[in-house]
Order: sequence, then structure tokens, then C-alpha cells
Amino acid sequence: MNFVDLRSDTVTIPTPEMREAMAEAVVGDDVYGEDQTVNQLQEMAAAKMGKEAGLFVPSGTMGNLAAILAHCERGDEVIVGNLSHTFLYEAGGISALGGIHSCQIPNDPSGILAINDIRDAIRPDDPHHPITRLIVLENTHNRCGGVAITVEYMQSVNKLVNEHGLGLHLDGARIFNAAIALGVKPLDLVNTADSVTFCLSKGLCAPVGSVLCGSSNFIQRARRIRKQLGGGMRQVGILAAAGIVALETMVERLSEDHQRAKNLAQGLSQISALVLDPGTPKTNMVFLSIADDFHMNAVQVKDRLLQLGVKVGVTAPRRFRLVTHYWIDDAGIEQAVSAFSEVCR
Ligand code: TLP
Repeated sequence: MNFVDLRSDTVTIPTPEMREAMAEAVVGDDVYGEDQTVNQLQEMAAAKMGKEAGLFVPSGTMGNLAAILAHCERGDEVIVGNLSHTFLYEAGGISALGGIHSCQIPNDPSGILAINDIRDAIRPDDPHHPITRLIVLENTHNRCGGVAITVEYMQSVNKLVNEHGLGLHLDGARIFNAAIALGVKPLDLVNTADSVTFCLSKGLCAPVGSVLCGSSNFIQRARRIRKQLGGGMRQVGILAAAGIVALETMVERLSEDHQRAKNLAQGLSQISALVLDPGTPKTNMVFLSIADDFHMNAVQVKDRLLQLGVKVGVTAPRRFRLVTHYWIDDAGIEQAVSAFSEVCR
């Protein structure tokens, strides 16, 4: 059975053009810095993010971890959102592997951290306290509905960061979705961040990989940390080649995923057993709940949908996340809506 897989945009398989580029990639030992294809991808990525240098890493998780480790010393504190991917879904790597303390402050439903909350969380210079070193933001914000964070907000955080001499890391796993949704250049969304990670392996369809970008000195530190983490890969131009195709061909089309997410939400809004989050979708993610009086929970609905060829993500006992991507076409959206209608009758 061909499934309509809405669990995540991480499920995307590479396009035929990517497979071709992978087969033909010129490679070398990237730990020696000799893989031309990796070097090309890193340069392209850095240019797109307006940073001096880039570092190809196996995952968004390693990109964020290497970045935070490169910004902080053991015992330093990083301010993160309580719904951020770094806090929720990265297996506590920053504390387990870096001895870095996290201060979690509430994410507003719009994905941001209130400026006053950040200001209040910055520690005074006192030997009782860890040293506040870094703020981590996320754009688009996954758990906050895939919402895009604006340039204006980034500027207001920048002001605070400068006042207090902090660093700013952006988990831009889906930064291109944010830029498309806001109608701005990715560069405008990241230029106040000291470092940014973006993923090639989500909506951009590459099989593996993210790129961490920042200043040359910063990337030099991050390169050593990547090695410590076991992320120094060898002839990895095979993967970087797909990343180059991703950056060249898959960015502009993300608007199609956003449109299909709207169509999906529109279709599902007609089903009385489902309650869509207000304003969903913001980008390529539709968030919804099962009405209180409906007799099935999300896992039961998910299992029935699976029998009808539709895979969905369950994020809470009565909640779903549905993510559109390159491999979901209009017929897939229709199939998903009719499967939900049948199960939630
Ligand atoms: N997110 C995955 C899951 O881990 C939840 C998904 O299906 O959305 N930052 C953000 C904002 C992410 O959404 C993700 C992946 C990552 C970082 C981590 O990327 P990978 O999976 O490459 O380590």
C-alpha cells in the first residue's frame, strides 16, 4: 500500500534528481576538509544564511548540540523555550554531554519567548548563579503550530542580547518555511543570530543532514565538537550532493506544502468530531484535537487511519500533528480527509 504519510516532513525520501547527484558526487575525506561537494554545500549554506562559514552535520539535533557546546562552557546557562525542540526532543544532550544548564521559560502560543521573561531570566553576576550565556530560539516553531517568528521579534531579542553580551542561536530547522510564509529572505530572519542550524532532511527532501552556520571562529570550534560527538564523516559528499540539490530546487516550492496544509485543514474542519487549532496551519503543519464527546482517542483514530492508508502523528492523548511535504499531493490530501471522515463518523 502507498501510504499518505503525514507524520512529519522528516519522512521525505530523496528526489530522483538527488539520487542522480549522489551517484555522481565528487568526494574526498571530509575530516581532512577534502570533500569538494561538502565544501560546496557549506559555502552555499553560509552564503544563504549570511554567515562566514558552514558545517555539514548529520542531524538537526547534532547541529543544535554542537552549536550550544561551542557557545557555552560547562556550568553555563542557556535560555530555552519550554516547548522548544532543544528542550523537549534532543534527549537532554546539552546537559548530558555538555554540562550545560537550561533555563526554560514559557513559549507563547506564537512561538516566541516574551522579552520581559527573557530579561527576568538573565542571571545577575553572583557566584551562586550559573552564567547566562546564550538564548536559543526556534523558527518555525514546531510545537507552537509550525508558526513563523518575525524579523521584528528577532530584532527585539537582538537588542536584549547586545545589552547583556549574550549569544543567540537559532534552531532554524525549517527556516525556509518561515521565510516563505512571511515573504522575507531567510537572511533577514537569521542575521541577528550568531549561529543558525537548518535542516536539509525535512521539507527540502534530502535524505540526511543539516548545516550549522556562523562565524569562521565559531565553526572552527563547532568542527572540533562535531568530531568529539562522532560526527566527523568521511566521503560524505554523497549526502551533501543531495543537500545541494535541496537548496537549489526545493526551497521555493515549500509554498505548495503550505497551500496543501490549508486545503487539508479546510477539509478536516468539516468533520464535527475534530477541532482544529485556531489559525492552523501557519506553515506546513496542521494541529487538531478530537472533540471531547467523541468516543475514540487519538491512538485509536490513528490505528484506524492506518488501515485506510493514512499515517498521522499523535502529539497528546487527543491531539494530532499532520505535516505536508513534497511527497503529499492533492490526491493525498483528499485521501486523508476522506479517511478522517470515515473514521470519525
Ligand atoms: N523534529 C522532528 C521530531 O524530532 C519532533 C519532527 O518530526 O518534527 N529542530 C526542530 C525544530 C525540529 O523539528 C527537529 C526535528 C530538529 C530540530 C531535529 O532534527 P533531526 O531530526 O535532524 O535531529
